[in-house]
Amino acid sequence: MPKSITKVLIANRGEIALRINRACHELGLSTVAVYSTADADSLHVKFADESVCIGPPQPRESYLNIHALLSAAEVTGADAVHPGYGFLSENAQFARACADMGLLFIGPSADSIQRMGNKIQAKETVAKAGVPLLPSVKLASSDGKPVSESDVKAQAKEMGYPVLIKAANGGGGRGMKIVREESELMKLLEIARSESKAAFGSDEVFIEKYCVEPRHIEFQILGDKQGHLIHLGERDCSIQRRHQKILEETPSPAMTPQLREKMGASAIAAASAVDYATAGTIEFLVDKDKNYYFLEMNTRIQVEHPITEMVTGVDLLREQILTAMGESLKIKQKDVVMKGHSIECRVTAEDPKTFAPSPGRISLFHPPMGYGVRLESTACSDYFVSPYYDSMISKLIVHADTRDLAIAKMREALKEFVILGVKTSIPLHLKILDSQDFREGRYTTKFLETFV
Ligand code: MV4
Repeated sequence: MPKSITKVLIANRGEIALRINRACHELGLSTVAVYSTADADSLHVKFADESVCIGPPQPRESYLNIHALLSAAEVTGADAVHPGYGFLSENAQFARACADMGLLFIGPSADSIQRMGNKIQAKETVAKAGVPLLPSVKLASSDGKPVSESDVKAQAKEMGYPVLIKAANGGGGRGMKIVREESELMKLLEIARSESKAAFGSDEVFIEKYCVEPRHIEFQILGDKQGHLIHLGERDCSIQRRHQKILEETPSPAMTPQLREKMGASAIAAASAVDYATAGTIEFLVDKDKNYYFLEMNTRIQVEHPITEMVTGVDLLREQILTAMGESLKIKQKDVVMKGHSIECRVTAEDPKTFAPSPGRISLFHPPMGYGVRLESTACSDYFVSPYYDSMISKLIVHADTRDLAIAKMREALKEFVILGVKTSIPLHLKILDSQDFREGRYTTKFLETFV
């Protein structure tokens, strides 16, 4: 049933708030920005039609404050909410609260978020749909009884060390523990349980076979409320540090048309298993023999979505909003063609060697411009980079016919990108682009560890 909306509350800040604002205006929708007192002068406030201050700088008091956000929607008469990424974007309680207030949540249902939020449940759900998983150790029987210590050890031994302990309610790699031999297993399990309890409010953990030096390749999914699901190819996100992505590209240098066909079908099967009806991402690990395994599903629009837009020509924000409103997807799988190559560099206000945050005022901001160059940025001259939030200030995206040309275009764009007043990651991006291994597409999630 189509829901007509006129005003969207953007429950986020930074470049993604600007991206959502633009997409809404292009669709003739008006917008409400929310901001903390630290963001009063931000571009996302200036460009929205209305704005509401929702609290002090600390995220918990503002961008994570469900009550303040819902009040802002009420006083402005917004009829929809876009959560962006991070903050409350994968919070089932927030999605449910919006729905209960009659606000259209531009994202998955609370139910879909919940079903994918628990990684054990997510794995069970997609396994039934035939999606390949890494072998794992059963820690509890189906009625919830814990499996005995000797049985856990026997299972881990059969799988072979190293194994990896993960928090069921974690995600993004937080709280993972590598176990190299049996003698460490029980001790590390206990530590992982108590850390998970403290960080995620649940001591539920699971054990997987550890995949050594994988690539991290994710598939973009798009669904509608009529039950259509398509994929828009992959993004290679292996260049990361401490689970923060630094550079992403599509197509992946490791991809082949046959592998894309198989992984794309698995991605659709995984999304279909939770009746997914919006934009989302299925994360996989790919090992050196090109075996692939489902990791987790991200039920949000992601930071790196622009590279997919550049090669497919599909405006993901527009499609996400239209499908949320109940329109059916106009694009069919056979119409999705990946053209050329796209790379994104996440430019952060950080020391490029130590990665220490470098907050402060940007005195001069000169963005690169030109054919095939795109910038998604919250920064500008005289912008103050706040210490309260993520240090990413711009995403620089290029598109060219070939990977070599995209690398050349990115190098030039980075060199023309002038940001004075704070340290930035630009020198690190240039160093990555200049490395022989990167240029040959030979890299895994270990790349930056051995490089910086
Ligand atoms: C793994 C793995 C190796 N083996 N699981 C990190 C993020 C979270 N989604 C899962 N992650 C990993 N899971 C097994 N069984 C290696 C990683 C991993 C990783 C994954 C994606 C991107 C970067 C990464 C960096 C280090 C480890």
